[in-house]
Amino acid sequence: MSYKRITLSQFLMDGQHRRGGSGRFTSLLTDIRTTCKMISHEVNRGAMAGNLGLAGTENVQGEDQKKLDVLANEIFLHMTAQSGNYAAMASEELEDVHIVHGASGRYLLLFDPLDGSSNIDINIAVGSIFSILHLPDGVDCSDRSVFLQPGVKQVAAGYAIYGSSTMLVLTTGEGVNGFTLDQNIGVFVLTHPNMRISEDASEFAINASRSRFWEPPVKRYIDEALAGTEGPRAKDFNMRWVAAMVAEVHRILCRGGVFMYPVDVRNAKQGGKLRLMYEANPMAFIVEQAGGMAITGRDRIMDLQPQGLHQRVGVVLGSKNEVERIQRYHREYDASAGKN
Ligand code: AFP
Repeated sequence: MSYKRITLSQFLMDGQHRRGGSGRFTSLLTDIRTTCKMISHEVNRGAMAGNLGLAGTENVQGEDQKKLDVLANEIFLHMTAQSGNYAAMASEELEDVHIVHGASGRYLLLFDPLDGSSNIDINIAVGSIFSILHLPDGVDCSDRSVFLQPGVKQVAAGYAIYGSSTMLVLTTGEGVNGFTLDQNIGVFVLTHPNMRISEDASEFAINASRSRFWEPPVKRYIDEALAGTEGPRAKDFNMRWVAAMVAEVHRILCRGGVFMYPVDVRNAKQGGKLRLMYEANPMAFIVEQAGGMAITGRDRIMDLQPQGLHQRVGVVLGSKNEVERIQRYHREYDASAGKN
């Protein structure tokens, strides 16, 4: 094995020197790196550390919290507060924003500490997702509306996947890079430089148990894919569903495809299933930076003006040509239904 490896620290320092930065940004991402390493350790210890099962509490969305949801949230809050880089944070697991008292930082952090937590007890991949925003000058971070910035304002975003190996995948708006944790030396190593999503694909991910609730354009896309070589697409498609967005997005970054959690008649009242601020926006940033597309079905996710910290949205993301097709199906449907 070559020892000419680039570690995450070296990668961040290189970026800092290139931009002539102060080091503050490097430090922001260093906090995330340590956080993800600690969560990875707890996920790996699993049953041995008594980390599996329910915590016996509910989060702000009324979902049962797993012990690891609670632990990962605590690790995020603690490890990212210490350096004072972040003025305030918002989490899937917290109703309100968490102010870091005494912090001089000019950044805001949003995160889903443990995505896909229904996978924990069955030893399938889970992950963490994060999004970093600027705290605008002269604004008080205790006002939760400072978090309500559209996805295009993100300064960095990424996810950690705790799978057969632990990886950290990052964007700072200059492409997407993936780092694998070398467990023996405790260092993230650049293993997936400049990740790109293929423009075409023949693999989709959707929870098909909800098909009776789908809107017609979603049903059209999936029906055509299922028809395979005999259908209008004239090719066979494959299907996957991990039930952890992190794992689906990671697969798409590695080999293309489409992930959909659309608004359907069952979840329309809440606006969809996935959360805009700490799931859809950071993943949309990554996907776009890798050459893919991320929409609600109709609109670009990162252009949405958020209305609430825990707002939900429809999500369709992945290979550009497939996502464009799904958007076109929505437009054609809206036009035929006289919605435009
Ligand atoms: P959690 O964030 O509550 O762990 O849920 C995971 C998730 O938000 C997303 O990662 C999956 O794609 C989706 O839910 C799975 O939902 P279903 O259980 O409806 O398949």
